[in-house]
Order: sequence, then C-alpha cells, then structure tokens
Amino acid sequence: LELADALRGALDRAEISVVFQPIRGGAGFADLVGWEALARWTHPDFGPVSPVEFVPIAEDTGLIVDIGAFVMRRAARQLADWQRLFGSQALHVSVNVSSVQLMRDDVCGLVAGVLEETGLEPHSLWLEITESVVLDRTDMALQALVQLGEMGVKLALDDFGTGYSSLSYLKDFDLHVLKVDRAFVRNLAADRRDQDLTKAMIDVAAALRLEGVVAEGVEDEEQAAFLLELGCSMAQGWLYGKPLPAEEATEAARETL
Ligand code: G
Ligand code: G
Ligand code: MN
Ligand code: NA
Repeated sequence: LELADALRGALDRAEISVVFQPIRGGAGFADLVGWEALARWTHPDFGPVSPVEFVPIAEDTGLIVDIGAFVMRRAARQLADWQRLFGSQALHVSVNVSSVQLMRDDVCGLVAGVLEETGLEPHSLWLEITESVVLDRTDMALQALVQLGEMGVKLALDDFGTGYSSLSYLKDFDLHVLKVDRAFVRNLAADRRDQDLTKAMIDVAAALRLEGVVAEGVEDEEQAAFLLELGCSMAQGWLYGKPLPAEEATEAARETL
C-alpha cells in the first residue's frame, strides 16, 4: 500500500529510469542485434525497487499505462540515437507491454506517435507480451495485437514455456519472435529435458516460420554452445551484458560493434 502511494508520483519525481540489456545474434551469437529496455524504479528512501515488485502494483493501480508509455518513448529515442551512432537500421529495441496497457490504453496510437516522433522503422520496435496477455483473450487486447502487427512492429512472446502454455493463441495474430524463459536455460548443459524442451520451442518457432527465438538468462559459454547447437537464433543474458543505463550500454556496444 505504501509502495502504491510512492509509485503514484514516481514518474513526476523522475524516479523511473530505463536500462538496456544487449541481445546477440548471428554466428556464435557474435553480433549485437538489439536491446531489451527494462524499467527501473529508485525511491529516495526505499532505494531500488525491483520491477518484479512494482510492475504488478503499477498494473493494479493503472499506473503502468503512463510508466509503459514513458519506457516506450525513452527506449525508442535511445534506439534512434544508437542507429545513427552505429550506422545500422538493423538494430532493434524490445519493450515490455503489459496486458493492462493493451486493455486500457491506445497502444497503437502510442506506437504510431513514437514512430513518427523518432523516425524509426516499425520493424525496429519489438513489443514483448506475455502469455497472460494472450490468454486474457479480451477482444480489445487481441485486436490491438493484430493492428500492431499490421503497423509493422514486431511482436515477441516473452517468458515462453512458462505460465499456461497453450499453442492455440499462436494462430490468433502474427507473432514474430519467441523468448524462451531463462528457467529452461539455467540447467541447459546438464539437464536433458531442458534441452529437449528448448529444442521443441525452437521447432515450434520454425514450424510457424517465425523470425527468431531469443534465449533469455544466458550466463555462460556452455549454455550458449548448447543453444547454438539447438538452432537458437538469438541470446540475451549476463554472458553478453547486464541491463545498463544508456551511457554505459553505449560504451559496452562500442566494444561489440
Ligand atoms: O528488469 P528485470 O529483469 O528485473 O525484470 C523483471 C520483470 O519485470 C520482467 O518480467 C520484466 O518483463 C518486467 N519489466 C521490466 N520492465 C518493464 C516494463 O517497462 N514494463 C513491463 N510491463 N514490465 C517490465
Ligand atoms: O521477463 P523478462 O524477460 O522481461 O525479464 C528479464 C529479467 O531477467 C530482468 O529482471 C533481468 O535483469 C533478468 N536477467 C537478464 N539476464 C539475466 C541472466 O543472465 N541471468 C539471470 N538470472 N537473470 C537475468
Ligand atoms: Mn521481457
Ligand atoms: Na522473459
């Protein structure tokens, strides 16, 4: 309750910031292909509050609408800077979108405005949605996803394989990317079942002719080697970089690009 009150003024007090974690692709996952934008909240008294704690509060209170719009705008502007700096239109930014935003806000209008304002190509913007979004199956959320797909932004299914896994929703709108949850990556080198399940998810993506699969939570070379062997196209995790403020993420990117 205390947190909910504190969160209410957090945007206005500039306590919310955005950090960026690199996503790698290509042979040996050697290429930087983009970043995931992640919200951070630092309260003057409580210190850093994890999004695991404040995102649900933001969703319950509706504050996620403004916070989500802030993160999207901040991420898109940063990507436009990076595309210019590194001379590559192929770099993307991936932004988490809550089901509450899809149900309560005009996300299509927000995205259209942000694209216009930054001049980014629609395919440079990835929106990460969770299975719960799709499973809510409200007409409005699904309609928004269809419309966003038509606008040319890329839709990525986050935390794939956890939650209520049903494949039926994969036919309701155009999905472009699957993100394999780090629960499957953690013991990949040792656990045969995690290998089989990860392979199955990669095969689902191939069968649906999706553009790629991002494995999350990649922490060591052994996991990366298994993922490459299984045909995974992209990877994200501490092995390649932690989520960092834009300036530090820029420095880290210089070393890769
Ligand atoms: O940043 P961290 O790795 O701790 O993220 C924890 C969780 O919070 C993840 O599930 C992530 O998707 C979620 N999260 C982080 N930033 C945002 C955001 O801007 N919007 C939404 N909806 N979720 C976010
Ligand atoms: O659900 P989502 O994928 O949006 O959440 C990303 C979360 O995963 C963030 O909280 C981020 O800090 C965390 N994360 C990113 N890379 C790693 C990693 O290699 N290992 C672990 N344990 N967590 C990671
Ligand atoms: Mn995510
Ligand atoms: Na995830």
